[in-house]
Amino acid sequence: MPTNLPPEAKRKWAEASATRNPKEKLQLLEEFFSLVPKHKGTAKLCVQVKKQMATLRREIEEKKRRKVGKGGPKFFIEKEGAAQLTLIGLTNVGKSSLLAAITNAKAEVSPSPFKTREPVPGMFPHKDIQFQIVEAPALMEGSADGKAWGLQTLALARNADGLILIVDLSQNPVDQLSLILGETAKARILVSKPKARVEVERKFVGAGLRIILNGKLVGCTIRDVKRLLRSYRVTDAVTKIYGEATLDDVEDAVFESTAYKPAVIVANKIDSACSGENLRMLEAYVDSSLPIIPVSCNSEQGLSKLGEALFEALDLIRVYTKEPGEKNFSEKPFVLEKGATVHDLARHIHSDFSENFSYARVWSVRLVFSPQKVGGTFVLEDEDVVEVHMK
Ligand SMILES: Nc1nc2c(ncn2[C@@H]2O[C@H](COP(=O)(O)OP(=O)(O)O)[C@@H](O)[C@H]2O)c(=O)[nH]1
Ligand SMILES: [Mg+2]
Repeated sequence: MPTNLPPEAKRKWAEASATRNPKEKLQLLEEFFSLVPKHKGTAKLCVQVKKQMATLRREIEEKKRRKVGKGGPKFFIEKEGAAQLTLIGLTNVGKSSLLAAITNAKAEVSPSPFKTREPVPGMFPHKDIQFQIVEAPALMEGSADGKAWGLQTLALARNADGLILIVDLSQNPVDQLSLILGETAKARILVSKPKARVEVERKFVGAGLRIILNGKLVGCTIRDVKRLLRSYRVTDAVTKIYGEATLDDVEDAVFESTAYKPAVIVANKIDSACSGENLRMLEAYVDSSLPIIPVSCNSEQGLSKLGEALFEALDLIRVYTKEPGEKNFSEKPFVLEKGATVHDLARHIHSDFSENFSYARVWSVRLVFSPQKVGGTFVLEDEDVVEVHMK
């Protein structure tokens, strides 16, 4: 249902989203909210905005409280490696143990609960790439409403490329998982692909509007989408559309998009009593909707399966490049999303590459003729070797 917002409301929204300062943002959102006509078409929006205002109020409070101590809570960890995965779960389930077992990080493993209060990152090597794993403070009932470090943990989850949901098999894993999924859902973070998904990623001024259609638009055109975005003063952004999306879905995303994060469940403490029974219970509950990796961080059993599971869940491919005339290809791959084209690769290498692209040659065992001469729209796969030729 269309929101039919008056232009002054849209303008106010644009001001609010351009502001980083939580206090100013809250003020502008309150003004925006008062400009929104209240009817059926705006009901969903109103709920969203109210939630956003509540989160901001809590963030402001938290900052005040933290002012006495050192720095503030870390809501963001700089990305490194092929992908960033936030490790979330209840307390004492083995988050620090997992981090210590698979990465170079010095995580503090402890039998006492709520030991980890700051996010701890570590690098996890898999094949010739590395994943960054970030241990987030423990989740609990009420995290999404701002309890303890909840907002911080959920912000870390929202910023990540994917999630590792960790449960403890010496306890009821279904209770743990449903608590995790309840809190993430409240924070508008989903771990299963919704039918339509729209992401609006703001870019630097001058970047312009780019629409990436990975699905299809229903009842509207790309021009309509651009017009809608501009009406909210969104002029520099990449908008990704997955599944079948309507103009309403796009408008929804302007406010706060529901984030979809691919996820893998790590079922820890497989060495403990009752773990077999608990694992079967978890498997029945999950019903193949997410991969489950049973492990023991203590004995390291099962940990070797985690890398591939993450790689699969994230839908990644590794592509190697070769200079024309050179024999060897690059040691380090470019990591791209499945479905990426030669053009996407070129853009990754250098922004000029895409503009001056002429053709490419691709080496792969899957090709009948290898190397094959291809154009920019050629879809790449894992382990392809690409030689880009410029005009
Ligand atoms: N039996 C068993 N205990 C584990 C395993 N992994 C971690 N633990 C124990 O669980 C407790 C909590 O571990 P920790 O990694 O600090 O959990 P966190 O609070 O989720 O970071 C510690 O006493 C660990 O020794 C495991 O695979 N098996
Ligand atoms: Mg910990």
